[in-house]
Amino acid sequence: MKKFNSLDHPHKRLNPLTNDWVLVSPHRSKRPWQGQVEKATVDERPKYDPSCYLCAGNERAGGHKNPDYKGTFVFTNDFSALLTDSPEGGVDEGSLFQAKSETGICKVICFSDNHSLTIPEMEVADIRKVVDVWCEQFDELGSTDFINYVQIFENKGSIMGCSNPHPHGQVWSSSTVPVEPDKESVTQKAYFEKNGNTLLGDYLKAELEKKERLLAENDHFVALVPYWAVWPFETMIISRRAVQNILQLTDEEKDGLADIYKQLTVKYDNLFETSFAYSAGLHQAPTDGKDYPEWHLHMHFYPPLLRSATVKKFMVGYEMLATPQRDITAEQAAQRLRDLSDIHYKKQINK
Ligand code: H2U
Ligand code: ZN
Repeated sequence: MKKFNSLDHPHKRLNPLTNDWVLVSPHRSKRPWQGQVEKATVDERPKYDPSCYLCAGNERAGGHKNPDYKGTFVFTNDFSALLTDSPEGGVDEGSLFQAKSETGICKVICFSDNHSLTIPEMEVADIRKVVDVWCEQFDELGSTDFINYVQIFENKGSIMGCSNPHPHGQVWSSSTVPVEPDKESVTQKAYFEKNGNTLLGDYLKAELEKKERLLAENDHFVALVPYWAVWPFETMIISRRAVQNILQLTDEEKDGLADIYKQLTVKYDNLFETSFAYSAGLHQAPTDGKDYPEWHLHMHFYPPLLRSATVKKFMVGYEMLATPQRDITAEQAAQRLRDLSDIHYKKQINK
């Protein structure tokens, strides 16, 4: 009988935050690729683009004019997916036809007035200002009566559906806890009740000992490829100290979050020497006024690129119908990211 080895043999891994499984097929990494090859996009942009709806002084699609802002700028999404004034109600026609009215507030956050930048190209001190805006928004929206969850996120790159290269993110806040954080609420609570520690606190401790999936660290945060990663270069940023939300971070920890956000995204850009696309976001405790000692602040990064600046992973076929699957293991992905320079490729000399 052959002995199981996770480097060679197909296996399933459990995501303890969602209770979902991912199929890992490491033996397939050597398979030849004859699929789609897209053209790399040259990414040189001006500091100001007169046609950009996020640049200072410009008119947005909704007709509002942006102020002549410097640094960060927040506005209510002109095409908000959630509205404050949806009437209460829904559909309740037995178990097959259920609907519930949902209210919320959606905002857009410009990270910088400089149209040409992205997070990995920004200074840590300027990213810290983005963290401060996240805190302000989390505080303001979270303390709004009917808001019980605040989702802060960033879509980067047109392949992730990002509509505009101007550095920006979004906040969608809602009266109910959305699906993904809700799953994590259940699992983290069950773990905390059983073990007396946060799930991610114990997970991080184990990862710091194993050292197989780490890619960047500072005094307050660690970036790693989770054991259960689905996307080829999926990562997480986890706070060393278990805090329920960003408002509980100290000033130094907020600097640490800005620093690790940059460290990780510089490595991402360096991987294929391209502006690396992803959807990323913070997961935090609900904002319904209750205490959630089981909740451990973290940030997920879901990037689609697989083997070059143009070849991306698609969630198709078996993944849509059965379970997500990956070839390159989480350990191999972590090793590749870890080995990359901490200096952005555009700033490396001799380039
Ligand atoms: P992305 O982060 O995925 O690019 O989305 C940008 C958001 O900006 C999107 O939700 C909003 C869109 O509704 N938007 C405005 O609020 N005003 C505009 O003038 C254009 C885009
Ligand atoms: Zn712009």
